[in-house]
Amino acid sequence: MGQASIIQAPHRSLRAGSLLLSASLLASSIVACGNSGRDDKAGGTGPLPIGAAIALTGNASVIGQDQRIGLELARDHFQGNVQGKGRALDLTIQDGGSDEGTATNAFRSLIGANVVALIGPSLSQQAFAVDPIADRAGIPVIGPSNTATGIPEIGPFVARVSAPVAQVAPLSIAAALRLNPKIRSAAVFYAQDDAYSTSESQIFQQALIARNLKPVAVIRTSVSDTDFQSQITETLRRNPDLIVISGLPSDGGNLVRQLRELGFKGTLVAGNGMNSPNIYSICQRFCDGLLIAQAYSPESNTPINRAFVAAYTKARGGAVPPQFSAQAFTAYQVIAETLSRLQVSLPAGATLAALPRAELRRRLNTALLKGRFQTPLGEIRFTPEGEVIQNQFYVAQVRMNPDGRSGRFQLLPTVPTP
Ligand code: 1QQ
Repeated sequence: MGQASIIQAPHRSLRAGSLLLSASLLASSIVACGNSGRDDKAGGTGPLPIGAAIALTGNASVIGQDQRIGLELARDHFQGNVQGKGRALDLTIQDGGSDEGTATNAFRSLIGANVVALIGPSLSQQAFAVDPIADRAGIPVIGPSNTATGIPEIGPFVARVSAPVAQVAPLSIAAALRLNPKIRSAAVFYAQDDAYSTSESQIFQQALIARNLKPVAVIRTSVSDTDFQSQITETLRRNPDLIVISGLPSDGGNLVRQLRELGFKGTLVAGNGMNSPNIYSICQRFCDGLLIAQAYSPESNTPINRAFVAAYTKARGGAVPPQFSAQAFTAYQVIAETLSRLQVSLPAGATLAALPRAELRRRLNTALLKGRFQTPLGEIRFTPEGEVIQNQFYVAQVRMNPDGRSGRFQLLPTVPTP
């Protein structure tokens, strides 16, 4: 995983093939597009470098694809609003892979390029490994999709725009029971080698117990598994009405498909790891009916969401934006808007780029945690620890078209959160 590194030159769209660079070329390109290498004095008025490390390869790459689009749209949307004119921020998107090693390399090279802030990595499993590196370096990190319990607590420079599993996951269990009040028994599958999956599964299991649905089976899988026949056969003998899955797109998608192929007719709930239309190619027509809680609604009628949806729809041939694109857009937005607010607070003629980089990062971190932002996710702000405070969540049901290749995430009617 993560062998081919992909780098996006600032303000250019990523085209397959043309930007596949070797590791050494990659490292030098990143330094070249940063402002001032490792020098703490940024000096001058140039664009401020922002780094993003997301999963463009490996098991989570279908999620990284959604994130890349969100970041590119945000980069274009907030272009130029930090220092008044011209290019304000230089976004470098680097492949953080789907494993800790690739994410570590990506964070290290972006830090080497003297970035003001980091967005990423895609997975909580990676965040627990790499966020401490950025935190120790005093660089604000915004998690665009890290939902496991404990992420903001990694350190003072770590925050996230992705609401935690504890808040989101139980909503899909509630929705399953609303759709089918006859559910009496449940089975749980989770990828035991992934931090998000383990964390989310604990929340799912608590939610099941709270509703008197003690799991009849808890099956531990791996994110690298693709064949689940024997575990499924064993589980289906226990006749669960509901099966709840926490895994990443490839293992989770294969599990969904094989559960249906082996005859499971009950309700299926999946967690955040399958929260992308890119799962269609994995579970195909068997994705139909899957329930997944959401931290984003494309239907939200606010100016920023309308602008985001319009830009996404235009860029993607009419498609509706998925949650991971909206969250990645939001991660960039909170950085861009906070830098913009900081710039306004400087004396006339002064620039953020002229501040010592460490000082700029400290100011950014402090102001970001105190800020309030109108984003595609709704209004958000942060706790002093960096946990996102968000008000509205949703549950979607996947509806596949007869071709078994295309479909949609249809939002269920919202119910007030207790
Ligand atoms: C996490 C997640 C993943 C499913 C997002 C890509 O929520 O790792 O925290």
